[in-house]
Amino acid sequence: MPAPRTVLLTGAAGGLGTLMRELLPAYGYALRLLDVRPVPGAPEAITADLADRDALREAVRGVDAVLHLAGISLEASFDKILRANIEGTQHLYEAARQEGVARVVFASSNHVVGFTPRPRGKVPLAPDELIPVDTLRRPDTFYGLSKAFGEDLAQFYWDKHGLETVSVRIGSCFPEPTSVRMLSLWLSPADGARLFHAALSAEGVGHTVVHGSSANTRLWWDLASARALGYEPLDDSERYAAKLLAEQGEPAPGDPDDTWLGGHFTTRPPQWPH
Ligand code: NAI
Ligand code: 15L
Repeated sequence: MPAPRTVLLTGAAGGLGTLMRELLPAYGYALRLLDVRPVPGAPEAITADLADRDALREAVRGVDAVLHLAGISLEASFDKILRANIEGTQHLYEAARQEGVARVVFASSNHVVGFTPRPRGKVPLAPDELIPVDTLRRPDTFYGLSKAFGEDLAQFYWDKHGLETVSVRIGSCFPEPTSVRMLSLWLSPADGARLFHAALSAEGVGHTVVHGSSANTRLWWDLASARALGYEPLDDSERYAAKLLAEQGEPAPGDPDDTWLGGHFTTRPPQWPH
């Protein structure tokens, strides 16, 4: 696949979408924006719901790739998740197939594997102690289940239709980590842009699943499949560790943040909308 230049960014009004709108143009991409909400500062953005198949077909027409961030990003009722994340993602893939788009980069989540026990060991963990990307999927929420569906959908569209996807199981992509758990999962915005660029431009990805984190000292999962795409993370959450540990302390034994990769999503997941 030639390097994509025009990319549809769905979820452009969201937190990650806003960060990527700022960072990705430096890699040479021309972004077309879409969200169900107006995108601040971008009157040209397409305002459309993932339920609107015609609007999606028009939105993907002529783009080289899609960075699919739109959807419910926290826990919600199954009905809401079904419409936005499951049906909505299928509509997006079908539109991409019909319009001959070569590649999707799909915003999957650590909550696909949220009920994975967090690894223990001396920090930094040895490579063979890190959670591998082919670990058993153990979603912690309807939200995580919908992302597992998205990964399967991506595999299906590759096997059946030759539409490539990189599914990025994003850890926590925010300007700074805000919890001790996030020290292990943090993806700095700059590394997020590096990873999405690698996912958009690497050749021959078929359907590849990668973990999305920076080069954190406290990393829990393996970045090998992301690095194989050319991703070279440059950030490390460790510079926030002393402050967060002083403020919050280590999660106590039995605390879900100390037990599961998905942390508090396994017990009291934050609800959509906030
Ligand atoms: P966000 O909630 O800030 O943004 C999601 C955007 O999708 C919103 O602007 C919303 O209006 C839009 N959206 C929701 N339903 C829609 C629909 N039916 N049609 C069109 N647009 C719709 O979430 P954030 O943090 O920006 O995350 C972006 C993506 O990355 C999400 O898919 C999320 O699940 C995923 N992700 C994010 C992580 C993070 O740390 N920020 C971690 C793991 C996954
Ligand atoms: C996610 O999947 C959410 O979309 C994001 O808001 C964070 O809560 C992140 O996981 C996390 O686990 O920190």
